[in-house]
Amino acid sequence: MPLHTKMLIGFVIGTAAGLAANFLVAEAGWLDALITYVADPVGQIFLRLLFMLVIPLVFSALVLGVVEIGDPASLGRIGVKTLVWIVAVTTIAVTIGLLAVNLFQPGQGIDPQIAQTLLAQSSDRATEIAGAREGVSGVQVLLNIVPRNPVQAAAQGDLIAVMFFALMFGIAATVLRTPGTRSFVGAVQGIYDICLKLIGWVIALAPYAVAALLFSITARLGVDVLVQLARFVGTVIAALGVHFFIVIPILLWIFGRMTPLAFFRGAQPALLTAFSTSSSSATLPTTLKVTEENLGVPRRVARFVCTLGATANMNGTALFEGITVLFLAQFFGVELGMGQQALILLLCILGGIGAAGVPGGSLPVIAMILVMFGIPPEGIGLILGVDRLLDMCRTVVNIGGDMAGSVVIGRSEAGHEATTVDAAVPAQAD
Ligand code: DAS
Repeated sequence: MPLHTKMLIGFVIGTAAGLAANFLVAEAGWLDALITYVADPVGQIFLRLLFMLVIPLVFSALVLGVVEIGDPASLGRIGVKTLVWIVAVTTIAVTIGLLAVNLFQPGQGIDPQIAQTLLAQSSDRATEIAGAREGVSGVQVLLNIVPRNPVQAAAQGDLIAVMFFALMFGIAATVLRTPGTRSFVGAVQGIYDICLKLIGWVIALAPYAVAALLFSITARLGVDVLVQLARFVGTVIAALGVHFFIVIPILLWIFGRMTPLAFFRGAQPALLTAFSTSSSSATLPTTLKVTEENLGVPRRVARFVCTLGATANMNGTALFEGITVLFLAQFFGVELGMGQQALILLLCILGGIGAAGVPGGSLPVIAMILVMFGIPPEGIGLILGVDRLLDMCRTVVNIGGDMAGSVVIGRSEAGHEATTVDAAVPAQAD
């Protein structure tokens, strides 16, 4: 049985049981015991497994992302254009997400008393880190990006500091290109591959975690929470739709000289593969074939942009991360000022690079961002139930952004001779 079917069954069972418990025995002591000693531990184990992967995943993904872009000096035009496309379009995507969640406020409406109860019961780690961040000045927020001790930053779950360190490490490894750094990059690739495998194992447990976490939340909150969840799904899909059907076509039309119809018709096989697999990595072979053959992008451009994009250019994921973090902040009544939302914007842009191109690849990054801002990571349980549908949609947007970038950069390269990147791009084994 496919995983997303199991997750749906876990969602239905957990929600039905939780609603029944809430309606029939809301105050019973045995219900609290069931939640405390059975449901919550199952959910916590799943969340801890996600947390366990964040640092190695984000570090290796960012180092590899930088190394794959290449040395700024020898980067060549394609590499620089790809970097500009990734940062610019991901920034637009996250901004759309943050505007949507501030506009629609999907998390509002829950009884503040209940939200505070949940907040109080959340892992004290979240409130501890949140406390450490209260009243931190804007300047201090910027200084905190640079870690005094990267190992301590990793131990404290200070994701932005770990991301900064990984980016610097990747740039230095790229510029050096000595035998030692090459073997280091090989080792980092091994860490990344292992993380992908571990995420696959952890996500396989998701159906049980969905049932347990949804039971806990609906048993405590009742049917109202499903209203918030429906509004969350609507907000994500609306924002993904704006980015995918309005922003991407406009960029394609202006910079790629390609009509939306031509793009979507040509890109369809890869978009359908992305929707069905929820994995940018699994879709990559189809993405490459479609980008070259249907969209007419030169192989040297398609190969570089799509391969790098599959792991480092995830517009849909970055947009989703921003909405999820703010939705759960609203849900639990955690106030986030503009300064904190700006930091979340930066985290999600980097999170779009640091997420893994596999089903649920963005969940570890989201869990860590939640804890950084004192938002109960248990909230992930709430979105897990609907994550599969949303993962399918955001993976389509991720792949669409990669192919659109290839078309735009391919168009801008028309008439240029091969760049140094071309020499570095392996010819496709036919
Ligand atoms: N499923 C991931 C991908 O393959 C995206 C995500 O988890 O957000 O693009």
